[in-house]
Amino acid sequence: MRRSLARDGFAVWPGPPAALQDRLRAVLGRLARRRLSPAEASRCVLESALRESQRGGPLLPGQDGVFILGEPTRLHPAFAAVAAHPRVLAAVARALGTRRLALHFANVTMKSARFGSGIAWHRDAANRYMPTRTSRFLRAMICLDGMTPGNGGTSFCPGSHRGVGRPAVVPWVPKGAMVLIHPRVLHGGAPNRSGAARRNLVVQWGRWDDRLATSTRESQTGRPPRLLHRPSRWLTG
Ligand SMILES: O=C(O)CCC(=O)C(=O)O
Repeated sequence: MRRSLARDGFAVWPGPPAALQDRLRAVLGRLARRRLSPAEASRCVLESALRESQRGGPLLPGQDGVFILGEPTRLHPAFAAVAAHPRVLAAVARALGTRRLALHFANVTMKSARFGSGIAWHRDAANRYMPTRTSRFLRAMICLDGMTPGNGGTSFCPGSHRGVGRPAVVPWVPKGAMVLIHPRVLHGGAPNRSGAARRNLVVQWGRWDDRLATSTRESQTGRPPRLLHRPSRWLTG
């Protein structure tokens, strides 16, 4: 894992246990079938708020979908358990060279079946959302539905964290596996035109001594892993 992260700028690795991930899928399934509470809606980006050119297909009248669900670790304890699962923490700690980690943020990126939007090419280190002073952070993506070129799987330019990089690839990621993303690797993703949703839990963990470079914060930003399980208040769900 360390070698492919260093060589390619991303690595596919076994994710947290299937039974735990099933709880996330169940929560997300329930969420998709009911109206969002105001607290939940304020943490979401909806498909209807995005540019049509980004989408995989037109939205029918009245149709919509959540594209980004923010702060899922406050929605249900299972999200916190996955985000801070020992398997996730061990992989991130190994890559960052310390066990003293701080959460930056977590979200669920959801590409709805048939129309879920694509994500433009970017480097997380150059992002306006929670970059840090020395870019010693990682994003761990737990791929709840797996990723393929056909369902809007993430594309990477291998080696682009160190220079120009090689031609883009979309790794085949089994359902439930985890992808570690180097902060400087170029990545993006096509819309999801398949018949099933493609959902990833994305968690950005950083070294405790790498300070955030912007004033953006979420309510659990800066917390060490052990404190994720105890948010001050759960949202509904
Ligand atoms: O979920 C995805 O498709 C990719 C998310 C991503 O690119 C990111 O968090 O930097």
